[in-house]
Amino acid sequence: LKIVAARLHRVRMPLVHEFRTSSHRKAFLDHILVELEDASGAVGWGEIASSSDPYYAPETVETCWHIASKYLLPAVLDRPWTHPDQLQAAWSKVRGNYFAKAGVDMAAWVLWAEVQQLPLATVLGGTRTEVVAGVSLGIEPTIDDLLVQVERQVEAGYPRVKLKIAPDWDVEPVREVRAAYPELDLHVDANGIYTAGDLPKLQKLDAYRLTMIEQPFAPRDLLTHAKLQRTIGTPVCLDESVETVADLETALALDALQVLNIKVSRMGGLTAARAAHDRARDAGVAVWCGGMHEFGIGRLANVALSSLPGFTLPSDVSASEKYYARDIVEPAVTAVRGVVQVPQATGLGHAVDRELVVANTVAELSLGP
Ligand code: OSB
Ligand code: MG
Repeated sequence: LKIVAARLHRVRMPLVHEFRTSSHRKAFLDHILVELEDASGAVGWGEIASSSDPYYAPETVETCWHIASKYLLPAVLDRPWTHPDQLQAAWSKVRGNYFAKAGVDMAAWVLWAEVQQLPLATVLGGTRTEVVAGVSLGIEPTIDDLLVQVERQVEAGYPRVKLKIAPDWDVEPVREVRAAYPELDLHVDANGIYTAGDLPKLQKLDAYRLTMIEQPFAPRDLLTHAKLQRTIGTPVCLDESVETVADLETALALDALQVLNIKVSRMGGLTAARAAHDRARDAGVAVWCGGMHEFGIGRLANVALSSLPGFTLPSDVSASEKYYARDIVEPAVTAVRGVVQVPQATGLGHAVDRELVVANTVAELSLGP
């Protein structure tokens, strides 16, 4: 296989509901769609799902555009390959920049699946025909607003709800949501805002039967994650801390986690995400697939990944309508009582709505003929 042409489309879409975490806030997203074409004219789509600002990860939309156009795409153009896991070698000298890499890696996997005429899930080694989705809810102006959001998603049938927490929004919202939903599969995500001084506060959360506490401390602070895990029964889940399989290896050696959130974007693509899944499975660590409010392309890649056997916890692969009034894939991704079907058609399994892509494009770039 050989990629002879590559295109980037910076596409802007408003979220149906503004999202706030301990680290950032967003009302609309600019994601970069990656389109790779081989000599036969087959096309694979990928999505660079970086936030606009460097508050979740160091990358921004501009850095992704720069790295993809100047380093990643030139490295893969006109270079023959027989499997998408070989593309990593083409850009092995590029450090970090996982979101940018993820979009190009994803497009290569989708192209590969298209050429094989198989579903993306199948070429990844997926075994499930449907996956269970949870929802991630941001910090709201008031607890009553939060309870309205929880009620809406529980009514829609989602079996797991994750709440974003921060030092001024943790024990109280958790206590209220738990009181209203005694049996709900509930978990919290701090996006790294706490420090070792907050251990007593986090230990208080142990009383609410949470499924996990996600990324309480800064990404590099594995020792404090291990310390918290030693003192609470609630599993500690890592997100931002794990960008590579080597990071996972270190976290395992330190007993800093019991659960891993695998994000395709954060780990630089499906190749690395699948490797992390394999390693976690060997180590007996439960995994689920996290999201970055992806448009339909990245969302379908997350669905395909979640069909791998080790994804035993609900993933952040909620239906398109939770995020966007109209998604860029046709049909949109749907969930029935929180269950999403794994597409059985070739490639992504849903068509990309080119008209909608064009209508929402704010910048474009073409490489190759
Ligand atoms: O930490 O998982 C996170 C969104 C943006 C940045 C970080 C995170 C999130 C989410 C959204 O939780 C999950 C989703 O796509 O539904
Ligand atoms: Mg997270």
